[in-house]
Amino acid sequence: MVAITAPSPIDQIPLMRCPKANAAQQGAVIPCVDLSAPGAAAAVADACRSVGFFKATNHGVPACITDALEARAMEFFALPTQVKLDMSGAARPLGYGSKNIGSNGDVGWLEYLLLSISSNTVKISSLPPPLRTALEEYTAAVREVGGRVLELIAEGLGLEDRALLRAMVMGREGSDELVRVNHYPPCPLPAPGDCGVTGFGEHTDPQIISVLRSNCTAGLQIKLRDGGWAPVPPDPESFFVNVGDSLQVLTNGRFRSVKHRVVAPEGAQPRLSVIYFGGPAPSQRIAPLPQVMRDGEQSLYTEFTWGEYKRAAYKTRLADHRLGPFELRSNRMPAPPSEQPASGTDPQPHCSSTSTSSTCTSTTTAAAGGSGVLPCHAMPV
Ligand SMILES: O=C(O)CCC(=O)C(=O)O
Repeated sequence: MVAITAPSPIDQIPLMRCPKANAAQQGAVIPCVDLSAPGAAAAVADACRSVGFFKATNHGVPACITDALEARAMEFFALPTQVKLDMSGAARPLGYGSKNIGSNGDVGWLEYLLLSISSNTVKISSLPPPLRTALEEYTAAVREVGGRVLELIAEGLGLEDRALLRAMVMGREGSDELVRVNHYPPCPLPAPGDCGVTGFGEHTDPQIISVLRSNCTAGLQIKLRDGGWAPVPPDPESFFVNVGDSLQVLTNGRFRSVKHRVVAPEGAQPRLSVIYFGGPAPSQRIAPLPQVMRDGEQSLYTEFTWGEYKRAAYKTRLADHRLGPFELRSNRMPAPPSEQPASGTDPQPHCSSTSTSSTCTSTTTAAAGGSGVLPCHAMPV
């Protein structure tokens, strides 16, 4: 007799519907900004306004720094689980985690290290010294990229003080900076039709800004204003910048934090991504900057501090609209099409030959034609 037991919640990793590649849209969706070009400030502001996400090139970070972290991180993730836990502690939320993301039931096909950093020092001393060194060198470099982007944003917004946003994150004692290293092993689970296994569920980042780099394996997707999901072709030589919820509020909705998610790798190669999250000090007031407001313009949000927002975010699920409780309904902007109930969407997965897992040499790129998030069903793993 075969006993069938109900899978535990940790074994329930949902599927998501993957957009089909659309050759006509290749490269059209993900803005790319050369950070050293003369028009960079306007291009950054434009990308933050239109998509909330862009690829940054000419960032000045040497490949030896990113390569070293990638190599050391892969060595770490190859260690036995207990060793990884002993070295970094179980994620609560900082530390080593596997499949569980946060404590509210989100699961994905990944393992990760979530670390707090302060003045470029990683706050866990028990990590293998080579990994720690690689993380600290990487963090110092990527903070500079984040700082440069925040200066360009300030310039693009027309702020007199170009250092205002940068100083909220990088210039202040006690600011809240995190680095997350995600490892998505190749996923052996069969996914029907054009569904993929959730690597990291859809969410926005609550901080001001996030700066991401990955290896050559695809999987990241961003949600477009029309509700479609666009795959982000990996580019290990570039960084990808996300507008966070706090920047959305600071600009009174001029910039929009972008929902993003990751599909687990279907091919033979793992995905490794490293994300720097730039958050301010807990006491920092998050409210529209007076300098960006037009005469008579009302704030779209209630007042809150970063500490209050972070505590609220930790109580939510990844996919929740975390800014919702802070929106002032009377001043609310009309929801973008993606937030409105979809009509006539086909709930059944379609068959698709599109692979979401590609290498750097693949030219599979953005497609705007995908439908919204559809956890097709939960799948035991
Ligand atoms: O792994 C990725 O590419 C993105 C992961 C992510 O969004 C996150 O860790 O918040």
